[in-house]
Amino acid sequence: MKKPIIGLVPIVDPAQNRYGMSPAYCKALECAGALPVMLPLTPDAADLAQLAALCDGLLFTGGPDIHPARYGEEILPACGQIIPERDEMEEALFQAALAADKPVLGICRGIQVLNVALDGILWQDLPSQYGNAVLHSQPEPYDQPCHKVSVVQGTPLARLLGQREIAVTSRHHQAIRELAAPLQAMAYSPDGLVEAVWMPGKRFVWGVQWHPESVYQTSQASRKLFAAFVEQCR
Ligand SMILES: [Mn+2]
Repeated sequence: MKKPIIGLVPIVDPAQNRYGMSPAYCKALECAGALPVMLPLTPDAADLAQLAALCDGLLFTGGPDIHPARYGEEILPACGQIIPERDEMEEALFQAALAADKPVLGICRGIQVLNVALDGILWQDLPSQYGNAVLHSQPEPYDQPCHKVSVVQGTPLARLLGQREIAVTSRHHQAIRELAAPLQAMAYSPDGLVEAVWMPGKRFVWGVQWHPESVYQTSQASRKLFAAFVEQCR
């Protein structure tokens, strides 16, 4: 049987003039039975629609901060690195995925991409804007749980996991501030941040604020998440 092909948004390093991929995203997808393919960095909407058509699903990877202008705000001093070309690429790629109803999984920055593309708003910097009640930017090692999330009962995530609470990794200083209207929350951190979303009415548009790819070898919940995504891509 042919494996589903999952297109991944490249991780961009402007200082080194490189883009590439963290192997964990690929390994986690391969483990779930998919073929990962890294997409080129391009803001061209027509090219991205053609690339999306080649893929059975799309994974929006982690990365730096989205330009606050995309959600109508000025840049605050604590906002981090911004790569406008990647912002532009992901907006166009996500719209292409929605138009074709391709399964989408957003991880870390990826959940924020979904939220902003659908007219939601972000916290630009949790420590300075939201507080430090929960550590969301964990030190290494990145494969250890950082905080818990409570899973919202009745959501697809609750049905998938069969758990009310899971421990997750956390490497973000931004987060969803206002949830976009088309999205629904599936999990919250102990300090009340939305940590997982889905988009009703679509085949599979999910986002998680944590890093399931970092723990796919040890966390059954992470493997279930990738398996559910890949299953929808078949
Ligand atoms: Mn977190």
